[in-house]
Amino acid sequence: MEEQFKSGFVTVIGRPNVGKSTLVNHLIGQKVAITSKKPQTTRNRIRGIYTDESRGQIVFLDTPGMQQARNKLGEYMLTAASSSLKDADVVLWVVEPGNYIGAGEREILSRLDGVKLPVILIINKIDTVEKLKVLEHIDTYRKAFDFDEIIPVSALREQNLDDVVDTLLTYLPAGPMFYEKDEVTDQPVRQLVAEVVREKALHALNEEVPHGIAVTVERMKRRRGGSKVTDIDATVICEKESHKGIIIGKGGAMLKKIGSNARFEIERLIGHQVNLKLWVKVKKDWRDSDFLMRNFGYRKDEIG
Ligand SMILES: Nc1nc2c(ncn2[C@@H]2O[C@H](COP(=O)(O)OP(=O)(O)OP(=O)(O)O)[C@@H](O)[C@H]2O)c(=O)[nH]1
Ligand SMILES: [Mg+2]
Repeated sequence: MEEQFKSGFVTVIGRPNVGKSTLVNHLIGQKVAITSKKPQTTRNRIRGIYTDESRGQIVFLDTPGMQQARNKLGEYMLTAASSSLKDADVVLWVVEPGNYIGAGEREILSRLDGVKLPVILIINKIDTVEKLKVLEHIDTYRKAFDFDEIIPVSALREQNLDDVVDTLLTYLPAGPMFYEKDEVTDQPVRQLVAEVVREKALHALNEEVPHGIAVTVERMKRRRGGSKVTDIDATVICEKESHKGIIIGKGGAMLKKIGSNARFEIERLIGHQVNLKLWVKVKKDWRDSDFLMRNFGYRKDEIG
């Protein structure tokens, strides 16, 4: 008998920085979510779509790392992550290797308690520990919760990722394709562009500055007359005047670096030349303003 086509939604949750976005990108084979070594990189719920035309379609919901909120943006991020449990068929909980379960993990465990969905534990970053240790870590987690599966992986090195896909397909219901076979995300190109700029700012800047950054794209227009150049105007928003100085850098060097790194990647993304202009604006305490957050793309009605 031919296997039925499977489809459904898989939410990817976990503490900040454990590698959720890296995992989704490598499962799909294309970058749909930005990543960085700084926690709290992902701010929205992002759909990443994996399609195997003969076996099934998996819609991953990459979510912001769960941690206590310190401002309205933090609350928004926590809602985006926790409410995804309502919209999913399967939960993928991503953790780092470890032989004890920390406070952050305990908090997530308590959220999973009432959840009726299959819960699969992913122990990520196994490239950073010895093989034998991983077995101990599996044991630690197995004692803490009745997981449907536990899969150790390295998202970065793409170890065991086929196992994740195969397992998910067994847990998903039979269903149709929700997206076209070559669609990898639901994000509009403008949003991808804004996120690439934010990623390059995260990579270039230190400490507290990146957390208060948002990026908006004001203009994105292909030049007329058969030209292959797209002009993009984007603004980096920060919280303080002193941060603005840091983002611009000496003689504009920092902004130039962020801009050229972003341009390189945006050109690959849209497949032709880009003329990227960046501005920097201060919006005091925007992370505690519903109105400003909305303007920068963090809309409560979209995550409820
Ligand atoms: N060594 C190693 N590093 C990894 C692996 N997966 C992710 N990382 C690194 O871990 C850091 C965080 O990765 P992200 O994918 O941004 O983590 P996240 O869980 O999405 O983080 P938030 O969006 O902030 O919640 C990055 O520096 C990644 O390169 C892995 O399998 N091995
Ligand atoms: Mg992320």
